[in-house]
Amino acid sequence: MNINIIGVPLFYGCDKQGPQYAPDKLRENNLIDILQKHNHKVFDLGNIHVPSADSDSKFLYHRNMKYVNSIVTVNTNLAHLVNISINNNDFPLIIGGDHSLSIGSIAGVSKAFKNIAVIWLDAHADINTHETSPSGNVHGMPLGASMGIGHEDLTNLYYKETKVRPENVFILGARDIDSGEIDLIKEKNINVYSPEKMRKIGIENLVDFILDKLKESDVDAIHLSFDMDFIDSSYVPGTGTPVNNGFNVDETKLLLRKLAQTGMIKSMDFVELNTLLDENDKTLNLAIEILDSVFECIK
Ligand code: DIR
Ligand code: MN
Ligand code: MN
Ligand code: MN
Repeated sequence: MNINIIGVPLFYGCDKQGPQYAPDKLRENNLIDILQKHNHKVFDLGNIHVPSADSDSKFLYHRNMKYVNSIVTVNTNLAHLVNISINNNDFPLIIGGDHSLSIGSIAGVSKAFKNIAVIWLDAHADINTHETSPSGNVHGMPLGASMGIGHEDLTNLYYKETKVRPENVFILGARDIDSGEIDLIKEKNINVYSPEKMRKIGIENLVDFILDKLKESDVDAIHLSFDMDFIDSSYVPGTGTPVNNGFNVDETKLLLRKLAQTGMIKSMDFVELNTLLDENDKTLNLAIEILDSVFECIK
């Protein structure tokens, strides 16, 4: 597979310094050699430019979507680069940065396929809107925006249509969901699986079940979005919003590898690695270990 590495050094979406260093830190820790080892041809497309904005401009464009203007600019450029990558039959691996970059990556992927699915691995649901968000942080809104829920600055990004149908979205590992998000999940009937529920079903059974569902709905590609805080907080000090009661490293790898083995994953986000909060590169090394494991199964 031809892999296109796209770095997105964004932190405006989480309003916390740290994730902007992850793309270069991963490169310095041999990410490219590690992916090449699995017989991939790796093209490093560099980092998307993130215009600097000072904290005075945080609420300049909207009172409850911090730095929305900069986030939209970065994501529009990202969407186009991802779209070009897919149209070239390559696999874009989008490295964050915070999770707000998924608005752009999903927009770019969805424009290139007829009917995509999104599998979202995260302790959070990321379907807040400017009306429900308790933080005003846009990294809590990207999945909602991709389903057409929320502010038009986000839902109309790159092109004016819903990027992914709610029934094709599967949120896995969620265990810290805001009250407005709970209402939206009920209203839109969104598929959410807590770690507890996933363990009950069994990780491998769950992947088989999801794949059957997606085949029934004629999905032609799956976009995988991996937030580092999917993993239990005890293993990931280097992420901005760690949450306990998550999966251990082996369970995480099992799930990711099983998903990769379906052959349906055509693009991936890897986000919310915060190297400033990390302890002795523990989370950085784990990030490399996980990407190594996943890309062994991408063919
Ligand atoms: C929270 C945090 N639900 C918010 N979201 C995070 O600010 O909307 N997502 N950390 O990964
Ligand atoms: Mn997230
Ligand atoms: Mn999260
Ligand atoms: Mn939203």
